[in-house]
Amino acid sequence: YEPDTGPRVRVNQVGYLPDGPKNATVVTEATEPFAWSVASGDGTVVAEGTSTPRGVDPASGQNTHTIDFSAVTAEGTGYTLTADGETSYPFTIGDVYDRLRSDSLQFFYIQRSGIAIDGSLVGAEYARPAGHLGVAPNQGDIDVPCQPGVCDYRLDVRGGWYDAGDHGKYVVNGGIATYQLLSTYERVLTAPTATPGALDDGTLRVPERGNGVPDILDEARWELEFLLRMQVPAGEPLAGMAHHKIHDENWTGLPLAPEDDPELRELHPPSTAATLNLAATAAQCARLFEPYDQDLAATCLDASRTAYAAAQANPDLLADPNDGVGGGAYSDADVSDEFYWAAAELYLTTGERCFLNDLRASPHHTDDVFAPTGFSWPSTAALARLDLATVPSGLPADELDRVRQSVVDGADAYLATLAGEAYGLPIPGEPESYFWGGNGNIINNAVVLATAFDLTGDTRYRDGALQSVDYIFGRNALNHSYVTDWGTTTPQNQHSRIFGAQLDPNSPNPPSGSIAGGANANLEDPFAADLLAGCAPQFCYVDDIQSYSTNEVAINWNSALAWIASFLADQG
Ligand code: 9MR
Repeated sequence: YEPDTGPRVRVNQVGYLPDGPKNATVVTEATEPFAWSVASGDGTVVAEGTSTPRGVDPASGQNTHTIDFSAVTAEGTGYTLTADGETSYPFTIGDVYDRLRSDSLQFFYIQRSGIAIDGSLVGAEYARPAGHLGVAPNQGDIDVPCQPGVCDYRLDVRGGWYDAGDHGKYVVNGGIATYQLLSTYERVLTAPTATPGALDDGTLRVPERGNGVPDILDEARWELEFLLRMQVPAGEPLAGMAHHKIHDENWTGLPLAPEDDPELRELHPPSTAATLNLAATAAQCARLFEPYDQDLAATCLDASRTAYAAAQANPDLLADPNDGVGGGAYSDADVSDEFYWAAAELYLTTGERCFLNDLRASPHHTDDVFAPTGFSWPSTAALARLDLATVPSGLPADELDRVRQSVVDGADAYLATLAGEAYGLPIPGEPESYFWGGNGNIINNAVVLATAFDLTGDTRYRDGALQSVDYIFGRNALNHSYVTDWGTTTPQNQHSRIFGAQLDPNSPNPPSGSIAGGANANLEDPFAADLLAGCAPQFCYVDDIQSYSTNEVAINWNSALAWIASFLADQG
């Protein structure tokens, strides 16, 4: 299998900010430096220079050179970079990420369960009846039983977002996605370079638009109310814990519109991890909804406290790693980081001593929580640390300094990593860095860089965040942008039961702004395993609907994209 990788000169296909870094990678046989030139849209050469040989890149197996053309700052479209006899795809210099802020967030409305999707808001091709509201052939989600032996009650767990390409709804992954939407909003309230009002009411095409509440909060609320419904009711065994997940009894084929899913839906056992995800996000909900809806804020705080106490009483109820039929397992053998995260959010919301004591007692409070390959749904200590560093609180000054310095130290490590990568991304160039959903982790490292910039104003961190996303938008071994409709060659066939155009012309494409999971050297689906056997890490990706381990959509990857998109838009 030989993918079409287009010109050997690799750029960010979306483009570059006028005052941002501008880097490219050339795949070549050459070992000596060669000349490069940048031409503006009318063909005029506006800059020239010499490449930097980088040798063989372990992440791609390619011999590469890099080019830094940051000196080109004039806004324009149709720029090209020519080097080694090859010309790049065209790119823009300008405020290129402005629309990505809303585009990346729009994905969430289209993933909503339990509500009809309004085509007049997001395009007729995405219009569909409500999924999983108890209308045949659906068997959920308003009156859902537990798996046999797990509980005697049924719960109304309507709503929320479908997790990814399946129709499952998972509290663990819903948690990080909700956190990131709420954090995107909270950053706009607090960060020095954020654009005030950038996420106000009227900025998204959601049905709640115009209700006086910022649309991103409306979107997060859709999931928060689902997360609240997953809590075990008072009076039942394990009251206050959260069920780990709800999904189909069996895997379904694709495409399959949500309203056509005939499978039995079941609640899976409560878990400590899910309970702490609820505690953490409900605590965020309490402080961020306080100005808009005091009843919801109070409900959230109450649920958060109850969940936290239940998790403390049941600290090692781990989800079964083998519970993966009809839905993903989302199991996590270590929930100490989730305890740290929940304690931190409850402390930031309430200021109460008990939560401060708990977070201080966590080993994660003094750990380096910024691992080389980033944070994601099973490793949430970084979520706590980033919020402790940025959300106003009563933390003593020396402790706050230490917390903030840890973010800066994490960012320094990512800067060192990306400087060493031929494609300039902030993860180490080894197969272990390229795993299922790794695009989310790469962006989350950019989030740490962006936060270091917010904290220090040091533009090296801003530049690091900007350069990191070049990889996502096409500066990579495949010359492929990973965000639908954002670039010259972008994913159109992500694994999804809702977006099934590759298999059925009556089913839509993934919407603009949908990010794919990305290169996964472990090739964990049969299609990729067969097609891509032996791939160098960055080549372990295919834009085919069958490849769920490299090319799925998911709420936790789009939430990472939304966070960084909002940051990027503020820099334009
Ligand atoms: O994102 C998850 C990834 O970290 C795991 O390695 C993988 C296998 O367990 O599961 C991924 O999550 C999937 C979930 O299990 C089911 N819904 C789709 C998710 C995205 O692929």
